[in-house]
Amino acid sequence: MQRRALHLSLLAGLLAVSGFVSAQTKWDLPAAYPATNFHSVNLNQFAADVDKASGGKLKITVHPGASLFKAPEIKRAVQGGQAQIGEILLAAYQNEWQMFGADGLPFLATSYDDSVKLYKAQRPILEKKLSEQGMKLLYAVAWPPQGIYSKKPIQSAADLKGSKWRAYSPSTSRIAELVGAQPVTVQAAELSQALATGVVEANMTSGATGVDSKLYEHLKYYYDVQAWLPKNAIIVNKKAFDALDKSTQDAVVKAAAEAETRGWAASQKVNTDTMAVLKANGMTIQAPSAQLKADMQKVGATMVKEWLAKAGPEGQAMLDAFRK
Ligand code: PCA
Repeated sequence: MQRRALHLSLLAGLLAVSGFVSAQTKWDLPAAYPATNFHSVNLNQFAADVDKASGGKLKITVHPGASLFKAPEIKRAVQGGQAQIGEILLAAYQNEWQMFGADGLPFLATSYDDSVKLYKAQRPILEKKLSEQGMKLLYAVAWPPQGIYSKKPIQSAADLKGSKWRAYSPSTSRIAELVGAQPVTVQAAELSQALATGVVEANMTSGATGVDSKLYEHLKYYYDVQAWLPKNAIIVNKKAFDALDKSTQDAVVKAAAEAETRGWAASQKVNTDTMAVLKANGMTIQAPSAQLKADMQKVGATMVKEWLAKAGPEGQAMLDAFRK
C-alpha cells in the first residue's frame, strides 16, 4: 500500500519535471505601434482569448511600440523564429514583393467596403507567399483611411513642393517624389520626435496615428483625402504553430478570426473618434479642395500603373479579382 503511494507520487513528480503536467508554450509578439493604439489593444485581447481558450497552454506576450524589434525587422524576426508571432504593416514590404503593397496604393480602395474586397482578393496570394516563407497569416486589419497632415495650408499638390515629407512605405515615398516633396522615412515609433526636431513638415497617415503621435502639436492642417487603408497583418512562424497541439492551434485560429472582425469594427470607430480628438486639439480638418483631390488622384493613377508594371500578371489577376 505504502509502496504504491510512493510510486504514484514519484510518477507525479517526474511528470511535473518533464513539463508534461503543466505544458506551457510562450510566444513573443513584437508590434510597432503604441500600447494604446487600437491594433495593439486588439492584439492584447487576442492574446487573452488564446490564453483562455487554450486553458493557459499558450501564453502570448505582446511587445508594442517597437520595443522588441523595429517595425521593418518584425517580418524577418518571425520568419527566422526570433519571435514566434508578430504584427507587420504589409505595405512596408512592397519592395520585397509588390503584392504586399497593394493596399498602400492611393485611390485603389478608399472605403472600408472596398478595403474588405481588396483584402479578399489579396488574402489567398498573401497566404501562399507567407507559407513559402515559412509563415502563416492569422489575420489582418485595416488602418483608418489616410489623409494629408501639413504644417501649412494646402490648396493643390504644388503646395507640397519642397516640403519635408514623412514616409512609412515605398508608396508613401513615391508620393513625395511625384509631388516634388522630400521623402524621409520615419517609423511611427519615432514620428513624434521627428516632428519635434523639425525633420517632418507633412505626411499621410490615419487619424489614429495622428492622435498616437500628437501630430496636432506640429501640423495644424488635416485634409481628409481618404486615399487608401493599409493593413496590419499578424503572422506566425509555421514551425512554432505546427509545434502546438491541435486544440491549441484551433484556439489560435478561432481567436484570430474574432480579432479580425473586432479589429475592422474598431478601425471604423477609431476613424470617427480620432477626427474629433484632432479637432479638439486645434487642428483644422477639411475635405481636400477639388484641385488637391484631382492632383492626388493623378498621383494615384500613376502609381497603380507603375505597380502593375512591376507586379505583372499576378498583380493583374489580383486587380481583376478585386474589381469583379
Ligand atoms: N499609421 C501607420 C501606418 C498607417 C497608419 O495609419 C503609420 O503612420 O506609420
